[in-house]
Amino acid sequence: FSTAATLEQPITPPVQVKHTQLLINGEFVDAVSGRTFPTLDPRTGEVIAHVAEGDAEDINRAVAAARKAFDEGPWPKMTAYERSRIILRAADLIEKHNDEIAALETWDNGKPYEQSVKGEIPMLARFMRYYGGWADKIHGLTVPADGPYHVQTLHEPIGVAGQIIPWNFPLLMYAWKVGPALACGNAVVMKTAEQTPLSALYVSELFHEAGLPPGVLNMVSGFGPTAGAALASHMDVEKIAFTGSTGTGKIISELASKSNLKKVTLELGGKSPFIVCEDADVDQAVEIAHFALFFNQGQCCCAGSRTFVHESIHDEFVEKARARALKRVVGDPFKAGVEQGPQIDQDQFEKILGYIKSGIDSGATLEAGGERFGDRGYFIKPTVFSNVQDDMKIAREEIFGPVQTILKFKNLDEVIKRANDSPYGLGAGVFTKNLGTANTLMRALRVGTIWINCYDVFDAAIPFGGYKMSGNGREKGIYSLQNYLQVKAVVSPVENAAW
Ligand code: TXE
Repeated sequence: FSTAATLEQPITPPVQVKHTQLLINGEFVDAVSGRTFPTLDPRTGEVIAHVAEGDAEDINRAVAAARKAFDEGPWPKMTAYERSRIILRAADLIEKHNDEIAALETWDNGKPYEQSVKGEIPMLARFMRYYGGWADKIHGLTVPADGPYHVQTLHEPIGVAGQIIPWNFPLLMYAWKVGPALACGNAVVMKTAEQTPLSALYVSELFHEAGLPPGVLNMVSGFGPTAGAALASHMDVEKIAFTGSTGTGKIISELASKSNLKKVTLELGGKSPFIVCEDADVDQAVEIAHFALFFNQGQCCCAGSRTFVHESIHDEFVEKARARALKRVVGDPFKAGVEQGPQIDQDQFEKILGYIKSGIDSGATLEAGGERFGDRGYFIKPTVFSNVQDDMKIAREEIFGPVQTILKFKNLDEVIKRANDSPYGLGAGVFTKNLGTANTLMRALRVGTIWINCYDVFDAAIPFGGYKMSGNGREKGIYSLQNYLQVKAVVSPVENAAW
């Protein structure tokens, strides 16, 4: 792509929108109501396409299709090896269409194309291979129980899994949920985020091309309070997996328990500490702390959004963090070399600018940024605050944007207490050369993932999830399979007790 592009003349994405309908029972169909909603290009706020708007009736149709596919087969009754082959074939097709999928994702979401094309879409294929690999390795145990009994466990799929995903990593969230659900033999009804419905439709068609039977993977685009709530409260859905805000997570839990007590896994918000100790290599820590916060326009649930820096290196760190933020390349995400595209939509854009104002009003020092970038679309200048105090809103609430908040600390005990003083517990970063310090922090911090001298390493095998109000359950890795399996204990007498 041209490097001369400007925000006034957005680069034309190298892809056509192929699918805008719902995908139910292996077919693309309109919503029962006939309604559509626009999905927007966050670079300009202009409409990319009008997409079928599913609601409760469409969820009913999709759940009925999934139910039939699960109850009557062939999916859960296929051999595990056949299921594995289909998932692996889908991964090959994803790889084949990597660049088109990446362009669609960048267009609808605004993330840098280089990140989509070299990072997320290859990871989507990698995750599907990981789960395709699991499909024929899932099995129960034999159990040495007391008495003359033979005891074994069967690990069976749960049935119909509902899945609701957000817009910040549309296809990674798709991979983390669809991958284990299919590997375990479930049928799926997914509701994508209303901001980013396009890429999941494209990829789900590839699954059907790979041989997935109709009804096993259904996609309903639409809004949360209508389609999402109908899925979470559906009596024929036996499991619901959700990624999104903590507030909506509470609603999902409530809907699940008020309906049929379906099993719930939640991956919610965060306010993750990134702790830079006195012995850290400052330049390296600045770079990784910058990445930990600004990656994906700051729209990461595990963003390192409270940067705690030891007082002995604090001033040097702030100066370098400021310089790094000023150097960050913001622009059209299709332009080569751009590190930061627009925020997802007007709501998020305004929410972030509101937090920036709150930081200024509460007395934090604005080191860089602090305002929109350009005059169209949802771009925000990389922003850095120093002199941030623990009780400021910007230090307590999830901003979900390119706003780094730097806090000073004196010693380990103090920083442990302050880092843990949050309703969230998703991730943490620790920067030190001292193994003892790293091990102390690793044990003391109450979070689901700790990255030591690195950040945002997301291998398929590494479990991910939250302590406290950051959610429950773990996605990725071997732990994610438990979310989609039932354990059946089978007990039978041994005829001759002597054996
Ligand atoms: O989230 P929602 P929003 C955080 C982040 C962000 C804030 C709001 O702080 O600023 O949440 O973002 C569906 N029943 N995260 O409003 O509402 C919705 O349609 C069922 C953190 O986008 O949680 C979408 O598919 N479903 C986060 C999904 O929930 C409902 C990622 C997420 O939307 C629903 C995104 C309802 N009543 C935002 N209401 C993370 N953990 O990574 C909404 N939805």
